[in-house]
Amino acid sequence: MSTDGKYNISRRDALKGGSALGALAVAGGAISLPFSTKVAAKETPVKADEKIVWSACTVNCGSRCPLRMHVVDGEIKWVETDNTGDDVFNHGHQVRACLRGRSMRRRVYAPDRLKYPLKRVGKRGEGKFKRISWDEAFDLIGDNLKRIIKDYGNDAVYLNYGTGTLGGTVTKSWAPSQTLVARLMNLCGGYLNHYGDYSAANIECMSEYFYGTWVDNNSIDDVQNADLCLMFGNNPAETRMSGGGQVHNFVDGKNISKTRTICIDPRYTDTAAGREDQWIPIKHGTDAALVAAIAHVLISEDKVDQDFLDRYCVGYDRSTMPASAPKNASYKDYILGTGADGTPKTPQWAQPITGIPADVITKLARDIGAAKRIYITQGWGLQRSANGEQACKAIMMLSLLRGQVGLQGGGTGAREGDHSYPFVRFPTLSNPVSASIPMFLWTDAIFRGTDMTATTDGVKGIERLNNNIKFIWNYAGNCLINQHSDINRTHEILQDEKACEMIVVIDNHMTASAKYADIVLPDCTTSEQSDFCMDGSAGSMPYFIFASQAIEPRFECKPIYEMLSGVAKRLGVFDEFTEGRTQEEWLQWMYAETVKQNQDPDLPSYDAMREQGIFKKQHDRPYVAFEAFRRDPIANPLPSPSGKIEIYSQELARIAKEWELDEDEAITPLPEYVSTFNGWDSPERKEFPLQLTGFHYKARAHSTYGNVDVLKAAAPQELWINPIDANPRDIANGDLVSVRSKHGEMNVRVKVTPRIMPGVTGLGEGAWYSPNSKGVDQAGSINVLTTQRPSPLAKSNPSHTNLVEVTLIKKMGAE
Ligand SMILES: Nc1nc2c(c(=O)[nH]1)N[C@H]1C(S)=C(S)[C@@H](COP(=O)(O)OP(=O)(O)OC[C@H]3O[C@@H](n4cnc5c(=O)[nH]c(N)nc54)[C@H](O)[C@@H]3O)O[C@H]1N2
Ligand SMILES: Nc1nc2c(c(=O)[nH]1)N[C@H]1C(S)=C(S)[C@@H](COP(=O)(O)OP(=O)(O)OC[C@H]3O[C@@H](n4cnc5c(=O)[nH]c(N)nc54)[C@H](O)[C@@H]3O)O[C@H]1N2
Ligand code: SF4
Ligand SMILES: [Mo]
Repeated sequence: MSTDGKYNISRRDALKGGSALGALAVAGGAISLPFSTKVAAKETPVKADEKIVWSACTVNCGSRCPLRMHVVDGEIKWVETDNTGDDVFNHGHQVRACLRGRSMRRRVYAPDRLKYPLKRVGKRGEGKFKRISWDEAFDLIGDNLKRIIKDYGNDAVYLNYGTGTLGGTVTKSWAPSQTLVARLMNLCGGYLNHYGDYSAANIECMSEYFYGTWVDNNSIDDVQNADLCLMFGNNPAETRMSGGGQVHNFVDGKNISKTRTICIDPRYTDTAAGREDQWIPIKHGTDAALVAAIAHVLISEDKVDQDFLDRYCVGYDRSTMPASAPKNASYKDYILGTGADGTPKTPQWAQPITGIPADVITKLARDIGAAKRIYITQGWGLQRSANGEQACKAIMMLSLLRGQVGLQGGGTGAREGDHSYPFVRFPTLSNPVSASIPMFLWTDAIFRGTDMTATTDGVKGIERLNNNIKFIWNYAGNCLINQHSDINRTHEILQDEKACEMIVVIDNHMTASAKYADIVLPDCTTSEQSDFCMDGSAGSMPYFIFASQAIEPRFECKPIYEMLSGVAKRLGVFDEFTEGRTQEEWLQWMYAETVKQNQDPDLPSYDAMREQGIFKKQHDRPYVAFEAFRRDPIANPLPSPSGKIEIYSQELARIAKEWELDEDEAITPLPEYVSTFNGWDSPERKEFPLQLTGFHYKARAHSTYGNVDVLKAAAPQELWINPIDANPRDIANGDLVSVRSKHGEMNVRVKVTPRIMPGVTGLGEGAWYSPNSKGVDQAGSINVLTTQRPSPLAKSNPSHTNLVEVTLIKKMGAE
């Protein structure tokens, strides 16, 4: 029922104002087995004065891992991970931390740790600060908040996106509405909301018009029940790295069934890496064309599940089209060329668009047509693009054409789901302000907020914004500069101190974003406080972790709860904010509520939970999404307008007519291939001939862990380029190159490799922005090259749709 730990259903519910309690784990007919975590035998510390404390890694990498801190003389000496359970697939296996979590000690003790509250003295971005006391910091924040709320209104206060400690409960940094910052602001009249997120805004938005809800998928261990597995731009070996995560389940499931696996990605990923049966390289942004051609073969060769399409869907062919739709506007018309564009979407048509030979497409379609159970999954990279809404919906069409939804071994074609464990969260109260912007447009809302409306910029909850953003809370996020697109544009916008008047950054390190703060507050790491941690992608074994305080707060760092209590005092809401509880007492409260709600005899006492560190719940079979709908679509309709899956959406047809769009943007009621800005066929390719797609890299969780030396050495920052593109540019492996786009420039080393298709380059996102005096980034920080132009429907970040040119700077590499 969930996807990313961040993307479980409780998260989606919470976005829609649901309760603090997560969704029940038993939806979709899965049965929770009584399963006791095998608690490890008490270890004998090596040294008499050594303590072993359960902690956790709570970053946003899609997983969540327990860490066992070995503490001597108040200092973490080394880090281990889960030692409960064993290696048996789907039987309480160990949740093992990856290379990043195991280097947590280096993050806690990094030289760039924030030590004291700071006030900016230079220009924003210069990184010049002076040390101030906590009292001064609280006064400055309190006074400015009061002034800005009085002069402009609560909707001038914005909580920026930040996922650095997404996996915590007290410390939870995302969704903004679930953070303690939201609790504080809600007690003072509220703040400007945002919707969507940098991860998956396009698929989330499109899902609403397709199924009427977030489209979940079967858990990845269901590959054991499938006879074909298709992975579209999905790379769990890098994006779900922990032992609790999907890559473990995928490998084990595939070992059982030997399911034929096809990876479709411009890059030969670590997930493919010998586990795949076929790699089909594809140009970025063209999956919808590939799918249309597959559909053409399936329809022509009579391989579609007509009964399923008739009973569960709207708009496949003319028989299920809504009355309001124009003639010949069904999906089948679009594919066969009997619709408006008159083009049959044959494999020959798709070949020049996708870069995939027509006979490879035909063979792929026949494999799909011959398989009974097909597990199709997609990552989010392909929808983090200029036409991402279309691409993700197109891929999900394949599961519909073959009638796979709600079946074991089948699924929806969305990102893999998980079972989850319900846990009661810190109550964050509700926001009296209803106005909401697409999260990607916050930079625009600083200087043209009052021009932003529902039809021009996707504003919700109000027709037009009343205020520009004047105050930003930036908690555990690096989107103030590093992770937001077009760093140079953001820099310009933030330079005007009369536009956004105050920026508060709460972080552990002097990040690129912290350098743009007016006030910096030094936060405790997970090792320096206690919290419950959860929401890792867990397949059929959800779990949660009791992370106990391992060491004293370093320097003058304070936990978020304490620092916001300090601000609450200045704002006159201290008693309401704390309800008289300490952080430890809130943990006890949340756990007691969880025990009360779940009535689960396996849950240990609070003290026993702290001792055992991790609680696991093993389910007896892989999660199946939309099982009840499949069983009986009349009794269990979808929340879409028709109660069915809307291949043709009347709502999208209306939006396409009413919204103001540019010429190179399209919103269509069907999942169609459309050409886009910065696309493979853009006229701008004359100047910038190569596509550049980012990817989420094992060296970091976004920018977090980006300052750890051993990780940088193990997984260096490098631009992937095919020898066919490198040779004419006289570029060899290891050389230093310049990468330029319309928006900026960087210098970075290259990896010349056939693991990326010709015409496309690739770069791990999240490197720490390090400009030289001319503003040329020296670290390979991809957002100096990306655009702030949003996707047409979701108004979200097209991070992976870029055009660049690469030129040699210096020969450095060995051939
Ligand atoms: N070009 C490009 N840009 C992208 C993406 C892409 O694919 N390409 N991906 C996008 C996606 S999917 C996402 S989710 C975003 C992620 O963007 P962010 O949510 O900004 O993620 P991070 O860069 O990890 O930043 C997290 C911050 O939290 C801090 N932090 C970590 N632990 C703690 C803690 O305990 N307390 C506090 N106070 N701070 C802490 C870290 O130091 C770091 O500064 O980036 C987006 N940006
Ligand atoms: N190690 C690590 N793990 C992470 C993160 C991290 O920063 N580091 N971030 C986490 C977060 S917040 C998120 S949102 C997820 C992100 O997870 P994803 O969005 O799935 O990850 P990406 O690496 O952006 O994209 C996945 C793959 O899509 C491919 N791709 C790009 N464009 C296209 C296309 O047009 N078509 C096809 N078929 N493939 C394409 C890329 O080459 C890449 O291999 O990962 C999570 N896991
Ligand atoms: S970075 Fe992710 S996979 Fe690695 S230890 Fe942390 S939570 Fe686990
Ligand atoms: Mo993300």
